[in-house]
Parts: sequence; C-alpha cells; structure tokens
Amino acid sequence: MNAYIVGVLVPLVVTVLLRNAKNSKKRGLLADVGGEPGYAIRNHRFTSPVQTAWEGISTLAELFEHSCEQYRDKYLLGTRELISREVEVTEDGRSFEKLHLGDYEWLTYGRAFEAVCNFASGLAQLGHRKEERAAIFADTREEWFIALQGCFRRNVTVVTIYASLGEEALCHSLNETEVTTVICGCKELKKLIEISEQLDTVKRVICMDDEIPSNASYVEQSKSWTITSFGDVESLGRENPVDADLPLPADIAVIMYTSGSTGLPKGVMMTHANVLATVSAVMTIVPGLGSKDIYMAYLPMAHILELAAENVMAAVGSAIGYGSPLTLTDTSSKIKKGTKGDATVLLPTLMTAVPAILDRVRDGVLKKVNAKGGLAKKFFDVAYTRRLSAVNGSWFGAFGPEKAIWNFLVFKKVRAILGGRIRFVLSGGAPLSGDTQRFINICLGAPIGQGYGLTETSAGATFSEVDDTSVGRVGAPLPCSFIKLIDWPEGGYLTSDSPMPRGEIVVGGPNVTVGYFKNEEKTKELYKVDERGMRWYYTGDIGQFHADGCLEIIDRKIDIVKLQHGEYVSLGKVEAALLVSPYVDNIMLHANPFHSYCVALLVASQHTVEDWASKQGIPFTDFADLCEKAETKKELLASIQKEAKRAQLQKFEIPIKIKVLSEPWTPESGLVTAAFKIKREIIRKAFSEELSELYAS
Ligand SMILES: *[C@@H]1O[C@H](CO)[C@@H](O)[C@H](O)[C@H]1NC(C)=O
Ligand SMILES: *[C@@H]1O[C@H](CO)[C@@H](O)[C@H](O)[C@H]1NC(C)=O
Ligand SMILES: *[C@@H]1O[C@H](CO)[C@@H](O)[C@H](O)[C@H]1NC(C)=O
Ligand SMILES: *[C@@H]1O[C@H](CO)[C@@H](O)[C@H](O)[C@H]1NC(C)=O
Ligand SMILES: CC(=O)N[C@H]1CO[C@H](CO)[C@@H](O)[C@@H]1O
Repeated sequence: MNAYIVGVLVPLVVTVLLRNAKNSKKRGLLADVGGEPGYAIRNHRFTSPVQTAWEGISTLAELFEHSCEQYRDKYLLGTRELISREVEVTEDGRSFEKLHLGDYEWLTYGRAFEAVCNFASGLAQLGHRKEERAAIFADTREEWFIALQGCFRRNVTVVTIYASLGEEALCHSLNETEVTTVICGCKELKKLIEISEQLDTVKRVICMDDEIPSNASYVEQSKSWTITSFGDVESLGRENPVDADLPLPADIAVIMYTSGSTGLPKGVMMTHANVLATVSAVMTIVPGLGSKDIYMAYLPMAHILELAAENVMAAVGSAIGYGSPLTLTDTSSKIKKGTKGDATVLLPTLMTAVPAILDRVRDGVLKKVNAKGGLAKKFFDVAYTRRLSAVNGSWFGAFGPEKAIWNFLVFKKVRAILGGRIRFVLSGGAPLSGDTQRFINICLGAPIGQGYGLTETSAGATFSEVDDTSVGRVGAPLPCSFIKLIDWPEGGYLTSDSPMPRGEIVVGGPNVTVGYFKNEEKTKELYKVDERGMRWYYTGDIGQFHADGCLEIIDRKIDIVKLQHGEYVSLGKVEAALLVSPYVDNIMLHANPFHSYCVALLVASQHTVEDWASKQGIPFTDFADLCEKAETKKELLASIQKEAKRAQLQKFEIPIKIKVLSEPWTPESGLVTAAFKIKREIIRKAFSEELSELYAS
C-alpha cells in the first residue's frame, strides 16, 4: 500500500496565523459523488478535481519542455564536485568511506533540456524501441532526472525500482515488465551482474558512473548485454538526433514498484495525466512556490513523493540540488571531517524528509543539548517550553520580540544544520509523531502540516494547508481528490459514529492510477469505477473526518487482529505506543484468534539497554548475551507495559510476553521496507520459532 504522510514546514506568516487562530475555518466540504455510499469530502476551493494547472499542458513531457523554454537560463540541476574519496579505518579495524565534496555545478534549464533530448535520441540509437520498457535503478541523482525526462520524450514507460530492493524483488520487477534497458549506477550494475542468469529480457545497461565493474565483460559475453556509459549515450544522441515521440495523457509514464509490506512488490501503473494531476494540485496548495526556491533532493526518486516533488520544482523554475542521506549535513557519516555537508553548501529553501530523518534531527539536537548540560540545557528547555505554549494556545509570544530573541539565542544554531533557509519540508514514509512535528516546528520556527497519499493515488490524497498548525492530522483533500469514508462494520468503524464519522478511506479523482501491472485480480479488488466514471482506490486505511473537513488516519484494516474473545487489536496503534520506550529500537506485536493475549518481538536499543545494565552492575559478554538475560527481559517488559498504560491501552492490547532481539531490523535484511515500515509477514516467518515459543511457555 505504501501509504505515507506528508509534512510541510513553512514560516509563520503573521497574517495567515491571525486569521487561523483557533477558528473553525472549513478546509474540506461535503461532496456529491457516486459509487458506494459513504461520507465524502472535497477541497473547499474546487468543486471538481483539478486535472492540470497549466493551460494546454496534459503530459509531464509537455510540462518539462514548456518550463525549459520559460526558464532557459536559470539553474535547474546541480551536483557537487567530488574533490576526493578517502577510506578511514577506525581503531577496531572497520573502514568507512569519506567524501570531500566541493561546490554545486549547475545545468541550466536550457542545458538540461539539451541533455534530455540527447539522451532520448541516444536511447533510440542504441536500439531501444519505444514500446519496450526501460528501468531506472539508481540512487537519486541528476542523471536519474535526465533519464526520466528522456524516456518521457520517447513515450517510453519507465519502471522504477527502489535501489535498496532485495534480489528477488528486483528480478521479479524486471522480469514482469520485460525491461530491455536498465539505467543504473555502478553499484547497481554489480547487483545486476550477480542475478544476470535470471534476467532474460535485459539487453542493454546504461551506466551512470564512468567506472564499470571489473567482471562486466562476463555479462557482455555470456548474456550479450551491451553496457554503455551515460555520457556516451548523450554523445550518440547529440550526433544522431531523433525526433521526439511525445506521449498522450493516457499513456503510462511510470510503473512504480513499491516495497510492499507483504509478498513481492506490485507495480503501480501511472499515466501522465495521473502524475500531472498531483503535480498541479501541489502547485495550487503551496503558496509562493517559484523560481527563487532551491530544493534539496536526496530521497529515493523511486518513491512517488520525491518523483512528484522534483517534477513540481522543475515546473516552477526552482533549482534542484542533489545530495544523499549520508552526506546531508556537516556531521553526516560520509562527510570528511571539517568539510561541508550538502545542505550547508546548497542553502536550500525546500526539502523532503522522512519522519525517521526528522526524528534523527530531533534526537541529535536533544543529545547535544543534554551533553552540554547545565545552563545551556536549562536555557534550551525554557526556550522550548515558552515557544511550545506559544504554539499550543495563545498566539501571543509566537511573534514579536520574544520569538525573535529565542530564535536568535537558541534556535538559529539548529536551523543552521540544514543551511538556515528552509521554509518548507515535505515529509514522507510514515506518520510523523506529534512530538517531532512540534519540535521541528519550534526549532525551525515553522509549522509543519501533514498530508497523506499513496503510490496508487500518485501521491496525492490530502495535504494540510500552511495555516493549519494542528498536529496528528493529514489535512483536507487535495484539489485533485475526493476522499470518502465507508463503513467497515467488522472493524467497528462507521460513518455514523460520533463525534466524527469514521471508516475506510477511499480516494477518487483523476490522480487515481490505472491499477497494478499484470495483476487484474488485485486491481479489481482495490480499484472501482463508479456510475459517473470516477475511479476510486480502496486504501485499507481507517480515518475520521474532523468538523473542518480535515482527515485523521486512525488505523489500518490489515493491521487489525481479532483475539480469541472477540476483542480487536490494532497492531500499528499499539506498536506506536510501545516504541516510545527508550529501550525499544523496533517492535512487532503479534496476536491471533487462538489466544486471548498478545506477544511481541522487541529489538532492543543497544545503547540504552547496555547503559541500564552497567548501572545495574549486570555482567554480560556481548549485547546478544545481555538480550537473553531474564533481568533484561523483565526490565524491558516493565518499560513497555508502563508506556502502554500511559497511552491508555486496553489490557488485552498489552503484550504479556516478549522476545528480546539484539540484531536491528534493516531494509538490507528485508525485515523492514526501504521506508522502514515493518514487514509483518516476513518477520512472522523469520521468527516463527520465537513466536511459537512465546505462545508455548
Ligand atoms: C505510447 O506508447 C504506448 C505503449 O507502447 C502506445 O500504446 C501508445 O499508443 C503510444 N502513444 C503515442 C501517442 O504514440
Ligand atoms: C525471471 O524469469 C526467468 C525466466 O523466465 C526465471 O528463470 C526466473 O526465475 C524469473 N525470476 C523471477 C524472480 O521471477
Ligand atoms: C563478479 O565479481 C564479484 C567480485 O569479484 C564476484 O563476487 C561475482 O561472483 C562475479 N560475478 C560473476 C558473474 O562472475
Ligand atoms: C500543548 O498541547 C498538548 C495537547 O493539546 C498538551 O498535551 C501539552 O501539555 C501542551 N503543552 C504546553 C506546554 O502547554
Ligand atoms: C486516468 C483516469 O482515471 N482518468 C479519469 C480522471 O478523472 C476524470 C473525472 O474526474 C475521468 O473522466 C477520467 O477518466
């Protein structure tokens, strides 16, 4: 499903805020729609869904060409110069790569357009026919964007694959879509070579790096792949131009493989019209978006949120500077000591972030403050509390001298971590906790709104308006969407519930994608067309509508399990409450209809658990050993039970037994998605023995 939440940071604008102060502005209004009965809401400014924000533009290819003509000499794509690459070896013999990166080197809109045309021509000259599909399998970078737009100009459908996807999923997506050309980096090419025996349709690889893996000749001989560098494809196209072959709005632009939480990934087919509707909707919602903005791009392009965001930026004349999560700030792990991170060189005004990254920023700041201790800590705490109460209730103190003083004394340093000019952040991947939302909001001096969307709805669904400072809600429907709640009686959620209508969230509009690739059955199950011709997508998420027409996500259908005595346990809700315990790095709650209670697999946080053990004087040989100890289990169980009580969970929702695990769950191990959501089915299989033991004892 790949649902995600979108958060927005924008500066406090006095006029807007005063208008909003504790009022009951209607942001969503009741809508008259067809299909299954329910409670439907639309954006307050648009009676029918927006299809395009640009007159006469109906595909992403047209949009890009139009924007390149308009902004010809402005900067579009920037990449940092690589000054040196070094390997640092730590005392215990582990080695880390450190990069020394220089300034951004820019391509103007005009030059980027040439690069795109050359790439498109080069692709044709290599022998890629336009009805064949091409895959882009790489980290986010300039070439990704050029390749994407190049394919669009040839009406070539692009298959996108998360760079961190496992082998099986990778084979599956390339096989299923019969990809003939893979556009990737050197690192990804190594992976392809390893699985080359299972890839029957791939004929060409375009490698974005100059360096090519040493045994590439193996696949050139045995599989007769042709491997060409990105630069050579561009030169080939420059010397032998081929006319564009532009797509129609209903042609498939992208097949996006999402890292599903169960089974193999599914390819979501998106038309040009689908993505354009989302891009258009975001345009109308965000004020002041334009050619003065600089966007920090570093999240995976294979995620619809990033893909939509970069297309929005390129449509309004903004500059896009590329970076990576490991080089983002001066203290990021791959940045050579004493040199600068991406954000401090780029000085972006806009960026996307996943909650995990915002959580990290928050923890980093708090750790620094706590380490300083004494006066500095007191000062920070006072400042934070003052600003919190300002943001919370009375708007006095939100502006004026007091805010200016705190900003100057305390929060300016925090802001400098991201360059100091951020005015807007899109956050995707998972729900952002209210605490982190408030923290980032206060420290960056900007409120965060939240939004909600899915790959299946080409990212768009709801988005909170900039003047909405509440936490925990995801806003009103985007101008391109209708949101309908329908009854789910088995789960106990009804649109007739009070004080708010509740139910399964169904999204309708021109942004709803055409379905899953080669998966008629799943498409039929989750997509429905009503008698008026509107497409609806059944999200499986449970939501409730506030009186002002804003949506709040409260649950997930698939995550609800019925216990032996008929009580429903919402796994996600309970996990979120238990994750608050400092001992918990990750947790999966398990429940089934054969038992009246829950159990949990708990990944312990090494740092806090070891701290506790040394304070208690508990001897242990290593962390794995410590996790096996009865004392540890007792302490951790007590801690999560305390958090459960604090969150007012029901007795039957609280796990009575746990298994403490020492190994973290990572996307590489396949236990969590690339967006760090736990994969229940896979974890359940991997730890089936541990789970049976928990139920047996
Ligand atoms: C674009 O490509 C698709 C798939 O090959 C094809 O069905 C469609 O007709 C093409 N569109 C145009 C305008 O040629
Ligand atoms: C891909 O297709 C080939 C040949 O049809 C097959 O051998 C291989 O197992 C397939 N791989 C996956 C992951 O489906
Ligand atoms: C390519 O080289 C790597 C490392 O040298 C090796 O692990 C891998 O098996 C090689 N692959 C093939 C297909 O020879
Ligand atoms: C701010 O509001 C939240 C929820 O409305 C409340 O829990 C919290 O205590 C408030 N904090 C302050 C400092 O007023
Ligand atoms: C591709 C797609 O679903 N297009 C639909 C978008 O929405 C309009 C109505 O809002 C429909 O007419 C299109 O068929």
